[in-house]
Amino acid sequence: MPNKKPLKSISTGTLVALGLSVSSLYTDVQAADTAFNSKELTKQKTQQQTHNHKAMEGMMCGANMRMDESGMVMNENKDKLPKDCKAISEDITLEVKAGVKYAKPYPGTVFGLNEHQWQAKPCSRITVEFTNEDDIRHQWMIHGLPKYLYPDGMFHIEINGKGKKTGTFIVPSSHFTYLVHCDIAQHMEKGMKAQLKVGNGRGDLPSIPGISAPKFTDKF
Ligand SMILES: [Cu+2]
Repeated sequence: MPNKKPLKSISTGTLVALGLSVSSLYTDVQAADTAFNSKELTKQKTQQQTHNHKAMEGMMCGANMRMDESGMVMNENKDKLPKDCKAISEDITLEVKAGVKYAKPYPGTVFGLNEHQWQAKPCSRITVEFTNEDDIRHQWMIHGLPKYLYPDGMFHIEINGKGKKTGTFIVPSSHFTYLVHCDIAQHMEKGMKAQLKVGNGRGDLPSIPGISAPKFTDKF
C-alpha cells in the first residue's frame, strides 16, 4: 500500500535519476492522498455508525425501557433496593384496568380506572398488571420515586389500545402518597388520577375520583 510519507521523502532528483517524471510523482502523491482520505472517511463513518448504534442502545436499554408496537414499560426495577430498605417487605400485585366505562360512577369524568387508590407497605415490591380496555392509548404512571433508581422519579406502563402489560417497581421506606395518573393530554383532568399510599401515606391528593375534592372547585 503506497503511503504519502515515504513518497514525499524521496527527492525529485532521485526520481529523475530513476527515470520518473515530476508529474508522475504528483499523481502518485494524489493517489496516495485519495487512498488515505477514503480510508480515513470510512474510519470516521464507521466510528459515527458505532456511536449512533450506542446511542440507540442507550435509548432502548440504558434508559430501561421495554418497548414494542403495543406499548412500553419504563424504568422497571425488580431487584434494586432503595437505600433505606434492608429487604423487600412484601410482594404485591395491583390489577389495574383502564377504560371509559370506569368513568361512569364519577360525574364530570370521561376516562376511568377501576380503582383510584392502592395501599402498599414501605419497601414493598409492586407489580402492576395494567389492562387497557379502550381503543386509545392509556398509561399507569407514578411520580415521586427516588431519582437514583428511577429517572425523573418515574415508573410507567403504556398501552396503545386494548391490551395488557405488566411491570414491577420497588418503593422506598418513607410513608408517602404517590401520584398515579395517565399523562395523555386531558386524561388526568378527566378522571385518570389516582394515588398509591405507602405505609400511612401523607394525606390524600386533590381531585381523586371518589376520594377527594378538587383543590379549586369549578364555578359554572
Ligand atoms: Cu389515558
